[in-house]
Amino acid sequence: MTKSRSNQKNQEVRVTNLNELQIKVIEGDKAGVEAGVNAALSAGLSPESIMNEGLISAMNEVGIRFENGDFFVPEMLIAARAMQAGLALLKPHLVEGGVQAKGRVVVGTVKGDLHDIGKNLVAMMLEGAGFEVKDIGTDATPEQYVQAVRANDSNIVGMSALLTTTMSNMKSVIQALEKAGLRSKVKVMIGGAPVTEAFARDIGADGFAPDASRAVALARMLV
Ligand code: B1M
Repeated sequence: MTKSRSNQKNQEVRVTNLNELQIKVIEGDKAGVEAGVNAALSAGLSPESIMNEGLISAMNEVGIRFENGDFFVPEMLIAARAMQAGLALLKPHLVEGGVQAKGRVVVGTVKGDLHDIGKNLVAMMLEGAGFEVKDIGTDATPEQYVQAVRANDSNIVGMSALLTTTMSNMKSVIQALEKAGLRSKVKVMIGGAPVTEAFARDIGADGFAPDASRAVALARMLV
């Protein structure tokens, strides 16, 4: 086979694998997703492409189906569980080993919001890049952020929100940090599907990142 034909063949295999993986995520087939991720890793696909083109793009499709009324909350939930199982397998491949601690970050999804896949991904990538991460989970109140910053002597606060109705709670966290006299000691970074750079500026955050790898770049820049 000539080099270009072999490249074409590789490309075809890659697309087929990731298409199948996407379907498994959309169907909420946890075992299928685990098998698909392992197969894609064995085939030599990069963990980043498996995550972006296989898992994240499938969740976007789940969102579209939910918007169109083809999917309901239970389908979203089982797709999310299947995706988390795939991410868990990718985690050791996404983290860089032996990196020195670069900063201490508190991450959470803000009050009223239960979406945690994006936040977990950001936490995982930050850890992999050498940050010490304290994850305070979902539905996190401003008081929980303040408490975690104090307890962990953090220098970055990372907030995630997926709902237009909860993104305003990010501002409450910044206000609580100000009230507690901690605002000047921490940098605040935010993200999540409805969040924008302009919104970050409006609420007085120090930065916005549209995805997990850019969240790492932003955190590095902020410290
Ligand atoms: Co929900 N949901 N959901 N949901 N859900 C969305 C967000 C929605 C857009 C779906 C839709 O209508 N198309 C819609 C929001 C509409 C809006 O507000 N405008 C929606 C809705 C309406 C709801 C409910 C209200 C539904 C209902 O009950 N009627 C309900 C709310 C519950 C609540 O939170 N109080 C709800 C519930 C759920 C489930 C529990 C079923 C499940 C979440 C399970 C879980 O997280 N464990 C779920 C899911 C899975 C979704 C979709 C389909 C997928 C979200 C996801 O995980 N994406 C979502 C549609 C969509 O986003 N396309 C949807 C993959 C993830 C990797 O991306 O989280 O964007 P994301 O994270 C990215 C970036 O945003 C960024 O980096 C990440 C990696 O690249 N990022 C950061 C995120 N956080 C960051 C922080 C940073 C930096 C970057 O710095 C700190």
